[in-house]
Amino acid sequence: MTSASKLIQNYVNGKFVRGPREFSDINPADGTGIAQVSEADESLVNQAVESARLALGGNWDKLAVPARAALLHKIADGIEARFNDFVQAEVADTGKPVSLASKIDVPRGAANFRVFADLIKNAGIEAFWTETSDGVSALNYCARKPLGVVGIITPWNLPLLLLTWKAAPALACGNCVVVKPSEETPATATLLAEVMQSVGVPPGVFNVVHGFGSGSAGEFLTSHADVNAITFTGESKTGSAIMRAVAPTVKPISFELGGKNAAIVFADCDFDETVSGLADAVFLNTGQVCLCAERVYVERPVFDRFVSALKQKAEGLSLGWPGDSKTTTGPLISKEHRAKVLSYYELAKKEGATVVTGGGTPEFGDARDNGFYVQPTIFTGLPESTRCVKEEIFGPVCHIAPFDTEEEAIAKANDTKYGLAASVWTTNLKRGHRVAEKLRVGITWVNCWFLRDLRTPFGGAGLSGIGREGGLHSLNFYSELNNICVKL
Ligand code: NAD
Ligand code: 6OD
Repeated sequence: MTSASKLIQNYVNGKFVRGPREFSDINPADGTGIAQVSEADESLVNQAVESARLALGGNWDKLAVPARAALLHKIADGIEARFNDFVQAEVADTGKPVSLASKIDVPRGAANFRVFADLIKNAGIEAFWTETSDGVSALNYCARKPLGVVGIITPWNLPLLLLTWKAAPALACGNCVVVKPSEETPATATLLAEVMQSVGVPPGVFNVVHGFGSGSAGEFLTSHADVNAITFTGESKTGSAIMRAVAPTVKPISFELGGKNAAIVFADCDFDETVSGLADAVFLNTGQVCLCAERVYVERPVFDRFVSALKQKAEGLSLGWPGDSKTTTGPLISKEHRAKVLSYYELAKKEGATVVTGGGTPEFGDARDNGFYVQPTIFTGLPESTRCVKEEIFGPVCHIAPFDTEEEAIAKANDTKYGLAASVWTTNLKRGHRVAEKLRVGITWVNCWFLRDLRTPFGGAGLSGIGREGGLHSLNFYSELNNICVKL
């Protein structure tokens, strides 16, 4: 995927098809065109939904679970067989370092299929032996059925990883899917469709429609009466627009949304491990992971030492070409997103922040100056009420503030409308457990960050989402559970 003459197509009913219009796929590292993308209009989205519905009727949902699971493993094999194609496509679309795409995005893309294939094969069913006070006995057991056609809408930050995180369990449960990847990162979804075709996934089971949100493929999908459920990852305000769109046709939704995640660093932490862990938590993927820490609270005795150690880490990052193996930090996704992040850098200064490091754009003296890079940035000194402490920025940036007591740290961490993730850093494990339990989030890491076990529940509180996916939670979301009560 190196030339703007390349066309990334939709995949509908087992065929690669064009829509009536095209848009450009841009390389964030230098602003050049990578490819043209064929946009699906309403009629093509309707065809995708119809083909998914027909594939369900064509027995996909009745395929024996071991056969379905075996096919999911073949999809994983297919991703692994084209590992370099996936890595190159993800790197070109997102600007993320090749080391990151090779270590996280693409392996996880394959792992999602393997994990959910094995889970569905081994999933038990709920059963209750019922006895009433007047002597009637019954057996209650639960039958798992697919929901039908599932619409999947995904963001640009971890394109393949987040798409497969939803598509794999949806397919495992016997659903057919229509996927709408982010307009910023269309390539790996179409590559995945090539894999689906090559391993023999029946036409209509997996469809890809490219386009935008409002008034485009995203909205056509969410408002479609024949789509039985919507699973979405993206911004909280987009989640709210999707809720409005699905309301008239009442369908289950699963939302993984934004965050303003806190990290709490106690003075008794393993200092070096904490600084390294938080350097990842703040700067990985140029801060464009929904789980990144943008608010760091540090116990006062180690505050100054911690600020200077994290500053050293930030200044040691290597901003470079995504394809260079030494690069640790790529550009932001787009010109618009860079303008948003830089506007927060300026706002923080106006709000009274001390700029510990960064706060602007780097200069390279080459084509990267046309790309969307920003400096890794650390602020201190902002009041907790300021917008930069309250709002999600989604860039390589954090604000560090001191605290004096455990209660104060918990109160500050919880003082947000979001509630996605947190991390606690201490060698006192009793305290680690105690603090973790009091944080109002979907996941708390103690002495680590982004260590993921795909069987665990994943999701957020408040503005960070609705519902949980992961392991059995995914199987339950993507299934219609029919309780059968048999009088004995
Ligand atoms: P976004 O909400 O702008 O877009 C996400 C997807 O929704 C894209 O495919 C987009 O085209 C589509 N979309 C936009 N408007 C729509 C509409 N009205 N109807 C239907 N579809 C629509 O998000 P983004 O900028 O791509 O991603 C960054 C955001 O995602 C951040 O807020 C980040 O925190 C969040 N995120 C959350 C998680 C999580 O697991 N909680 C994971 C990754 C990213
Ligand atoms: O690892 C995952 O399963 C997951 N959903 C990660 C989300 C990352 C957000 O940017």
